[in-house]
Amino acid sequence: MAIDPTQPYDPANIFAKILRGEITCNKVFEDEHALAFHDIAPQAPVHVLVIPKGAYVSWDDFAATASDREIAGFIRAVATVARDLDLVQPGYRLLANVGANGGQEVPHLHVHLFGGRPLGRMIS
Ligand code: DGP
Repeated sequence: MAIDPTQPYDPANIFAKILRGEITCNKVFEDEHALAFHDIAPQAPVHVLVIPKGAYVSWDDFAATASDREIAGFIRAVATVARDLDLVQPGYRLLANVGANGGQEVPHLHVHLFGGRPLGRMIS
């Protein structure tokens, strides 16, 4: 079920549990700002989720309330994951679902990173 991104952060969400080490993940990258791991239900040959370490419900919450340092660190982490996975050439796609119309299901900001095949013009 899609979430309401205006609700307060819920520390019981599944990605918060992954960050706390209470649930395992297939990790591909971690630094002080971000954790990246393979999606449990991949929709492309490469489908990685990159999440900030801070408690942010959505892209909207993150952009409005995170510090410039956190935002810069997170964006750099996403780019580093793509580079480490050799996706820069021939390319990849980033996607952040927000709220009901966006189809966001987990109330902790996550950027989907898709690659490994031509992705067409849109994933809807
Ligand atoms: P979204 O619709 O943008 O909220 O996508 C949530 C994604 O999270 C979806 O592609 C499946 C993935 N996911 C949900 N639960 C887990 C989990 O426990 N582990 C991992 N690795 N991915 C999960």
